[in-house]
Amino acid sequence: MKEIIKAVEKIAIEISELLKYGDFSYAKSSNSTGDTQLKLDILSDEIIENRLKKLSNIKAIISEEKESILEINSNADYIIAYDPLDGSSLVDVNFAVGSIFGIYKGSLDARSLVGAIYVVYGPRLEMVVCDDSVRLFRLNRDNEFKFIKNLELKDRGKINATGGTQKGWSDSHRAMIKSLFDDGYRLRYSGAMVSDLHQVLLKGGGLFSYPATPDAPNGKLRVAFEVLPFAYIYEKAGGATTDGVNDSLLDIKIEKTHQTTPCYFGSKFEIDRVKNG
Ligand code: AFP
Repeated sequence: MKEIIKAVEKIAIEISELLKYGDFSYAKSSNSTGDTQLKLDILSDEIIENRLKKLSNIKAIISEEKESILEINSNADYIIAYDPLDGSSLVDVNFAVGSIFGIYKGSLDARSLVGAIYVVYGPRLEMVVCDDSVRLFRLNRDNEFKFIKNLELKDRGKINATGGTQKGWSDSHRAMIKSLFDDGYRLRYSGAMVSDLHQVLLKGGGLFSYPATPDAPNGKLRVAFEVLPFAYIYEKAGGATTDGVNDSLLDIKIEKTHQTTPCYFGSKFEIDRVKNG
């Protein structure tokens, strides 16, 4: 695990440099989910692949930008599923974006997650590492990640980060979102999952939702690379998650590498509200 964290630190610094000075135009290709790829998506994926390939404890890697699993060491333990550059369509407007890593031991299964890490490329470079606890690190002037604090969600927050095409929301979803606003919750939504979930986590709680809609019947966010790593982090931070059906997002079975799901992450109070309508 330590080796993986060190590799992610190096990856974060490299991608951060790429974001500052790299070309943010589109490539001619698209990824498995059909998203048009930016050159930055492809280069970030290469940076991560090259770093992770050097580790002897990595069995395989799975990237949002790759069609299939890349086997590395058949006898090793860890499978890393990652989104190299989440929110990349916001790089042109200079919003904070991120990288997400799910660390699975043995098999690509939610209950095999042993850790998750995400990086936020904002005005500062931050990294949240979760194994048994959830810890925030920040890059200092000497290019070292320094521990800042442990992160915990309160039982109830104030933020309502609502995704998905609103005209496609179900009546029950619309009513639940409205009831939170009626209770004084504030809208915070940038369109980059990493930044939006980072905000809810650092401000102590609230709700991030991306429901099923007719234009995205299984939601938009990808289970293996985005949803499960964040579900792991939120639940370890004392929060809760659901897909609207299961008690926890960690109950979802991964059937396809690029599978998506509706998802809700938050403090316990807001997730109870989602579950109870
Ligand atoms: P991009 O990586 O294409 O910018 O997509 C970002 C993302 O996967 C996730 O980070 C956001 O939460 C979500 O899409 C935003 O989707 P909407 O634009 O439909 O709100």
